[in-house]
Amino acid sequence: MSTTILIIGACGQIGTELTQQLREKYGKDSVIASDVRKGSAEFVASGPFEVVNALDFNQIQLIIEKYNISDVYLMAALLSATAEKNPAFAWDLNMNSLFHVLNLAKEGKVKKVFWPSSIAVFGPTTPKEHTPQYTVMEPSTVYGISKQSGERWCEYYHTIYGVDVRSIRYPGLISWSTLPGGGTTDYAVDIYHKALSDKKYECFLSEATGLPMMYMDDAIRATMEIMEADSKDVKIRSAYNLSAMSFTPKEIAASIKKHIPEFEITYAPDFRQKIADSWPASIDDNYARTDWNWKPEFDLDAMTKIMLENLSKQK
Ligand code: AKB
Repeated sequence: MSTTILIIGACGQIGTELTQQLREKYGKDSVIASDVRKGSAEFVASGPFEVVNALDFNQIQLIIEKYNISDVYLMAALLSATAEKNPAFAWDLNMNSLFHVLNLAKEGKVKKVFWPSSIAVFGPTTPKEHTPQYTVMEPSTVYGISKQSGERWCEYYHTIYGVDVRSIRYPGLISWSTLPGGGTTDYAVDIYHKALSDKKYECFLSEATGLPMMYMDDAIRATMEIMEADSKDVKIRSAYNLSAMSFTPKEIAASIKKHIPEFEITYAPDFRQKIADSWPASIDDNYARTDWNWKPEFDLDAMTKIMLENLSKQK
């Protein structure tokens, strides 16, 4: 059977770039982008696009049948900061969209599912440095609770019903071409935009808040690699720890200053500080490296160079 892909939540930070990369690999007509609202004219013109509400089982089923979909990437979610402001909707969206897709896979309507988890599955009682794959997990955010529960359901559907579901615990993701929406790690994207436009940035996290982060190209490659891996090599069916770099606001500011010496950062921590404080500072991703050969390519300084070069072309 050939690969025909449906991306739910294709207009978001990861979805936009994932759509592009998957289209390059599988051909534009084999990758159906969908979101709850129509994307930009440019995005909609770049290949097949459908308006799909991730909470509507029938709508998802219809599109899967219409295009004979084999693989679903379910990227629709409310992220950590937004979810704290709307817990009931966050729980509804993050959990029920997953159940819809897992149930369609259980019925044999799709072959493979990708669902993103997050470092938010960890909590304040988790070891902070080199957080292991298997450890204490007591998430204290709505988003983290939904991702932790989602992981348990993914593993359950795989073990009990044989569903081929694959997942990664994304760290904070940084890209010059798409903006994040409502996460605690969003500062690491905003800071590059403000460094170029204002030469200064007020950070909503304190200077020593270390968090795991990743350049988007690495994240997209990891997503495609885990989906292409032989099923027997994907031994973890909850979600894999994944790591590339870790830094604090002070360290990213120092990296930017190498290119923009006059750049200044100030700190005004808000409610997101508590969320960040509950998350790991660095991640041990040995299982992903061993099972499906994961290896990151970008560190902080390499990412800073690419971010500033590309963003300054956009200004
Ligand atoms: C967020 O900050 O909520 C996300 C995440 C780490 O999953 N970027």
